[in-house]
Amino acid sequence: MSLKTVAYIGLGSNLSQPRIQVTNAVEAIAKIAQSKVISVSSQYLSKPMGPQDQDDYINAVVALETELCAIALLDALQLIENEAGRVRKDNRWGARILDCDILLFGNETINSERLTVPHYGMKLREFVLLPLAEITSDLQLPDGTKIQLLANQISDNGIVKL
Ligand code: ROI
Repeated sequence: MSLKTVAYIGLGSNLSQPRIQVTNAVEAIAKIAQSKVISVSSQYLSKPMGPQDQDDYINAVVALETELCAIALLDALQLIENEAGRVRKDNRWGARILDCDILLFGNETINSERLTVPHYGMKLREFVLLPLAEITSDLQLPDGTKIQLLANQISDNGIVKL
């Protein structure tokens, strides 16, 4: 039995029935090998960050206890995105069927070609911090910043907990 890590995964969708996309993604994540879902936040309806000529997003966060390494988890999540019908094109800030982002992987800091953990934008995104704060009470970033503090300070930007 290898070491267990708690990873936090941010989910986002604004295409093809986003609430269903996010629900299905949680079900798919629950089937990832050597891993167990510990908690799932509510779904949140959030204003798009980036170009405003796209639909609002559904966001949620999942806590996953896993024996996988971070890259193996990334592979599993990218498979789930692809199976949801995600097309990877040059739309970094555009609409998407499904995003499954590793926000945190235990207390690790990772800077590799494929993966940056903690997720580079998470401190500034209400649609990450609020669902994350909902399911964790005393979580900190590797640099010691408290998630609850960030969540209390961020502008809510009209986000609605569903
Ligand atoms: N905006 C919101 N509200 N939620 C997201 O998940 C999201 N994801 C993205 C961009 C395009 C940055 N905007 C988003 O990738």
